[in-house]
This record gives sequence, C-alpha cells and structure tokens, in this order.
Amino acid sequence: AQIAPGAVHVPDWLSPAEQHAIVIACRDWATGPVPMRAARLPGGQRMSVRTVCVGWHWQPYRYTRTADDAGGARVVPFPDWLVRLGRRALTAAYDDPVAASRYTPDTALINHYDDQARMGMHQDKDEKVREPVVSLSIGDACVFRFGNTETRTKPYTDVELHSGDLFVFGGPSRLAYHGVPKTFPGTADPATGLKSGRLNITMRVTGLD
Ligand code: MD3
Ligand code: FE
Repeated sequence: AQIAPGAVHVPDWLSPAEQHAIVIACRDWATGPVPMRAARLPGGQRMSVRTVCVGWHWQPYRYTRTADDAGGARVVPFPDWLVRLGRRALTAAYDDPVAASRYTPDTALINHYDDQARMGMHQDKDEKVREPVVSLSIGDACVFRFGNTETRTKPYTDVELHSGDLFVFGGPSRLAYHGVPKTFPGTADPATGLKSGRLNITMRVTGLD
C-alpha cells in the first residue's frame, strides 16, 4: 500500500526462512569487529536502540569506514546478497524494473529495539544522494510514525509494522520525518530466531566512496 508518494508498505514480504537467515547474519555482524552498540549523540545522550552497520559505519551524524566511536575496527563489507535483496525490494514496491536493477545500496543500519527502546522523529539526511531507503522489520511489531517533510510534528500517519514487512521510502518521501514511538513486546514469532525485541534493517546508498 502507498502511504504517501514514494512511501510503499508491503506487509509480510519476507518469508520465515529469509527472516531467519537475516537474523543469523545480523547476529554475526552484532558480534563482529564492530559490535552492536547504543550510539552516543553529539549532546552526550545514548540512543535507546542498539545499532550495528555494514558497508559504512554510521555515527550520529556521519558515515565513516572505521568505527572510531566503537573500537576503531573497519566495518564489514556490504554483501552482494543484500544488494540483490534490495533490488527485489524495489521491484516489489515500485513499478520501475530499470531503477530496481540499478539500485546499489552500500550501507545497512541494523537497529535492535528492546522493550523500552524508541526512535524519535527525525530525517535521514546524512546520505549524499537521495536514492530510496529499504526497511525490513523482524521480531516484535511496532508503531511506525510517518510524518511530513516540513516539521517533526503533525500531520503524521501511524502504521503498524510486523515481522517480515517491507517499507520503501523514495521520491518525495525520502526526506520525510519518521520515528518509532512504541513496540509491542512479546508479539514476535520465535521461529525467526530472534530471542526478543525488534530488529530493523535499513539499506541506503550513501553516495560516498
Ligand atoms: C523514511 N529506523 O534507521 S525504519 C533509521 O524502525 C530509522 O529502526 C526506524 O528510522 C526503525 O533511520 C524506521 C523506516 C524508515 C527508515 C528510513 C527512512 C523510514 C524512513 C528514511 C526516509 C524516510
Ligand atoms: Fe530514519
């Protein structure tokens, strides 16, 4: 369903087997050279979600190749299977096979939400290009708040995201404010392999080299 121009929600897109494979990959990354951590904001506060990155390392509010805020190791390369998954995601969301075949995400941010974690309303504008963002949800359901491009307040649309859902944000929606005001603890199917909480994978094109 199109929530706004360029913002497309595809419920139940990932199969249980794909969700399980992604959980295993995220667990490997989370315990790899740059461990999953709660990023520290410039003001000093820690984010309530924990994040691990592949391709580029995101720290509020820039991308680096080495995690100088998390031990200094080099982040793992962006895997080809994730590029292919990103192209399938664009194919599912938009009627534009040529754009889908050219889509080449080079970074993914993997956020884990425990039962208390939230994501305040923000824009994603640390990327230098405005290619679509692909979002995959696994584990507990949540309320995703999709706002407008002008303010972090109303008007916004609340959408429930469930395990396996795909959301693509491109075109006029690419710079919309968005956030996660709550999750629904204990709603996940344990078959994904995720023990608790909610996992969100966002693929992006940084435009960096
Ligand atoms: C709309 N993540 O990592 S995913 C983020 O569920 C982030 O962890 C949330 O916001 C999460 O930056 C929301 C949905 C999402 C991701 C990126 C977007 C929506 C977006 C970029 C532009 C517009
Ligand atoms: Fe975001």
